[in-house]
This record gives sequence, C-alpha cells and structure tokens, in this order.
Amino acid sequence: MNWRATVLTLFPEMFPGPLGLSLAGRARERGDWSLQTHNLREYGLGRHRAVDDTPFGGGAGLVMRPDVVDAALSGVLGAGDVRPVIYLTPRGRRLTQADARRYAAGDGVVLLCGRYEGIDERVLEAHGVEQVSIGDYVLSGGEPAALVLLDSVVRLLPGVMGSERSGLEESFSDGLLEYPHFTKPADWQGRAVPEILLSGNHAAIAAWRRASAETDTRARRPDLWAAYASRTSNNALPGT
Ligand code: 6GU
Repeated sequence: MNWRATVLTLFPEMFPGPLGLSLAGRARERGDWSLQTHNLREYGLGRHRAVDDTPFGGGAGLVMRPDVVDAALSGVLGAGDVRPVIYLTPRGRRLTQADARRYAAGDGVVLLCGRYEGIDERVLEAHGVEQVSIGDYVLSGGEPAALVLLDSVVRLLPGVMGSERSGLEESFSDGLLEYPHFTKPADWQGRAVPEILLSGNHAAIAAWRRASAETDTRARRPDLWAAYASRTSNNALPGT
C-alpha cells in the first residue's frame, strides 16, 4: 500500500517539515506513504511567472488566477487519478477525525495551498475541489493547514501508529474528549494521582475515565457535549 500526497504550493520548502520526523518520517522512509510537492510558480504566466491578479469587485489583496491553478492541476493529475483535491482555506468546512479516517482509507490526497486572498472560485468548482479549514482562525497560507491535515491522516495509515489499540480510546473516537492521563510519581509536589487509578479495579477505572471524559467535554466543548448527549439521551449523564 502506498498512500500518495501531492501538494501544490508557492512554498515547497515548507514540506515535509515536521512530517519528515518521528512516526510520519519513518513511515515515509518505509514507503507507507509518499509526498510530492509542485511549485505553483512553475505554472505562472509571462516573464514574471505571475500566479495572481487583482480581485474583480475591488478590495484588498490578490487572487490566484484560475488558468494558472487549472494548468497546475491538469499537469499533476494523471488520467484515472481518483484522489480528492482539497483546497485548504478558512472558508472551508471544518476538518474532522471522520475526514481523516476517510482520507486514510483512500489512495491519497491532492492538496492545494493558496496564498494571497484566495483562489478564483471558478477553477475550484470546475475541478470539484473540496474546501477544508482546520479551525476558526486565520493563517497566512494553507501550508501549515496542509501539514496538519496530512499529520492527522498519516498516523492512521496501516502500521504507522506505534500503539495499535490507542486509536479506539483517543479523543473524538466516541464524540468525547479523552480522559486525563497520569504517570509516576504517584505523589508529585503534594499532588496525588486519583486514588482509583492505583486500585487495580479495571471496571472502576473505566467508569472513572468515562465520567471524567464526560465532565471535561461538557465544560470545554459544549458543541461536542450537545451532540453526544442527544445521541445517547442518557439521563444519568452529568448535568444534562
Ligand atoms: Cl485551511 N488556511 C488558512 N489560510 N487559514 C486557515 C485555515 C486554512 N484553516 C484555518 N485557518
């Protein structure tokens, strides 16, 4: 299995970045996944290889030209390449763990990173490009978001994640934040580890972890909590 990531960017030097290290880097060396970058500048127009122009309707900043982005996509996508093309933009739908799982189950992704104010909407429409955001804040370009998306996917590829069981228990797998973690020493600067975790009573520990996950999710992520509470409609849940 070789999962393929192709990145179109004006800053190919930003890749592989952190994905060249640790779990993702070793998995790439093993050939579990591959990363290919293309400089959008190579598809620019004229002597200056222009990739952008002023926005119709006025306003600040520059917009990436549809002809340039089209040439880049056509140049990179072979016939029969069924991978999704994803444009990283704060205008996109929010990336979720379910998206990461779906991308990991496919053959790979083609990531389009914009700078400037954005990319002409028509070329996105014409190529059926998915628009994806990593959260409600603004980055200066899509590259860090592309690294985030790839990290979330690559760790899910078969054989990449160190501990095979941990995927089932981690945050979001059941719609809750994960429970808190503790290790040695059992007493650190007068702060004790919750007693139950030292009891050896696995059922009681599981129940404590579930209750902690619910309490923390309710306090920190009312959006997740509302969805979880309505799904389970369990009257025993704390504070519903
Ligand atoms: Cl995907 N791109 C940019 N430029 N900013 C963002 C983002 C993406 N997601 C959140 N902020």
